[in-house]
Amino acid sequence: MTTALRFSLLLLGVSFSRGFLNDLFDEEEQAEGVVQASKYGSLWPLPQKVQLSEVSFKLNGVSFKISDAKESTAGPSCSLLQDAYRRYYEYMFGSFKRQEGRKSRRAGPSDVTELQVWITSSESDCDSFPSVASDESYELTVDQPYAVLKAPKVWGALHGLETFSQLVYEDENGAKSINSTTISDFPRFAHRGILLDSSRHFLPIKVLLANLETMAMNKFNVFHWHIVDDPSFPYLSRTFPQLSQQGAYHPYTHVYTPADVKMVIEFGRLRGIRVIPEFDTPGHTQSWGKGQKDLLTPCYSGSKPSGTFGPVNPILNTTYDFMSQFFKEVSTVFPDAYIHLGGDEVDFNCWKSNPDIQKFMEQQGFGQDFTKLESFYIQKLLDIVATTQKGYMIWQEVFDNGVKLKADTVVHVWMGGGANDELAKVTEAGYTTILSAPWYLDYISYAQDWQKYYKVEPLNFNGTEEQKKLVIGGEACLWGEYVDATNLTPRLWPRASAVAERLWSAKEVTDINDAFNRLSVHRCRMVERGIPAEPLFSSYCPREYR
Ligand code: CP6
Repeated sequence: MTTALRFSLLLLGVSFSRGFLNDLFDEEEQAEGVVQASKYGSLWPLPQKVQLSEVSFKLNGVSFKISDAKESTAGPSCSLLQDAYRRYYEYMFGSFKRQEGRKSRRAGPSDVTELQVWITSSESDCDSFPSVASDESYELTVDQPYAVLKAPKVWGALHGLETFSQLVYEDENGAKSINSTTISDFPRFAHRGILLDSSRHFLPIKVLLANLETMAMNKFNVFHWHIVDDPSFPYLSRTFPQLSQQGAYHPYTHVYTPADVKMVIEFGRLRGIRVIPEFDTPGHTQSWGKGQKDLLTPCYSGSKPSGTFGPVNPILNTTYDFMSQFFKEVSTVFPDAYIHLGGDEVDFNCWKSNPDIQKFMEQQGFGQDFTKLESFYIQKLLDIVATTQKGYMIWQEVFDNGVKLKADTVVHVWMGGGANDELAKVTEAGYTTILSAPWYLDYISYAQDWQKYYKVEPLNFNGTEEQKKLVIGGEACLWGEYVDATNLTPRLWPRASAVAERLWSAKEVTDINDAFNRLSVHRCRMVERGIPAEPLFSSYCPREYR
């Protein structure tokens, strides 16, 4: 079979049954990893319930409309939805309209002329921020002459628009088509995140927004913004401007102003994505020390200060005054109900070397157990942040050290080796948790490592049903040591898409060959939408990146 034929079949995917395909493609081709048509077309992540029929309709880009159903509780004044209609119209027909040499066709009787969007709940959530409790479900029926997208809230409608756009394909003549379809969909996990690190390298706003756009294509709903760390402090604080003046790579060009931050948050909100900032302390704070005198612990070499600094100094009142003011600001700048407070990888050597710290340890009866000192600090910080009415997330060490946590704390499991035991322990203690350990996408290797991410089952630990309910999701992490604007997008996508399906689709969705077939086309769709997502394997896209 020619490759061209194979690809036109691929685009037609949804209209072929499995039996027909098995006749067309032999085993040998499958073994080579050739992209075949999935019976689910190019849906990614796969919806919970899909009924596809072979009946196909045409879509006419000139007359097709996305409109508010007249019963909808969100009307023309809901700019979140109106913006989304424009965006998805552009995805579906933008390149079509620009194509030359195609005669515009008048609407025919076999056309789907309209997608009606019907928000059913009395509160559409149009002007709210998404949360961990947001209803993201939707129901989609594609029929003639209307397709109907029903969702309790705008968040489900956004996902449904993405799904609708994924059902559209081109027939052999290049005409936009869609098959009669019924979909009922909702996420398996409520927290589906991507961590980006803007400290190791500054990530321009354009890159952050492009990433949010791609997250929406994959139904991710949390941007975990690891905004500052040891190497640089790009967050421009209104209360402590010297933090970025001294701590950023450059005080004007490599900072996020309040207006930048606002833009990222609103861009995310319009796509149903929460922005959770991480201000990681007491470790990973070298850059903080440049603009905030006495914040970090002076390390000693023998009896003299060595001139280097360690983690945040936990024994000074000024430290807690600073943290109070700083997190008061952060809690107003970021609207999400949660802040990530870090607490990972605290190096005790500097604390050990400092005579004032040693004295304090003695007074407190901590002996030589520096995890107790770490917990002393974190406990005070958590109490400070709790007064801002925010919930918090923390890396697993904070839980491991026995810190007393608020009941709604999210414990972030990141350490490989024993992650299942950790999930069991954290949920046994009654805390909600998210998983990142298997999803460190900054690690790269030859061949198709997306399959490794795909095969992870987050609930494969020993625990009761009650415990498993406490796993609210996971995050793919792209730490920034080797990543900046030049390589972020292709390093993250479509590898993170594997995580997206694991966190959205039903537990039983594990067919790796079917995943390969759908993901290959999904990746080409991202490329067509201007996202330089890397290939899975030898293949081509109908419209290559340019
Ligand atoms: N930075 C911060 C990092 C890491 C962590 N925290 C990290 C640790 C180990 C690996 C990758 C990243 N770079 N602040 C741990 C959560 Cl393998």
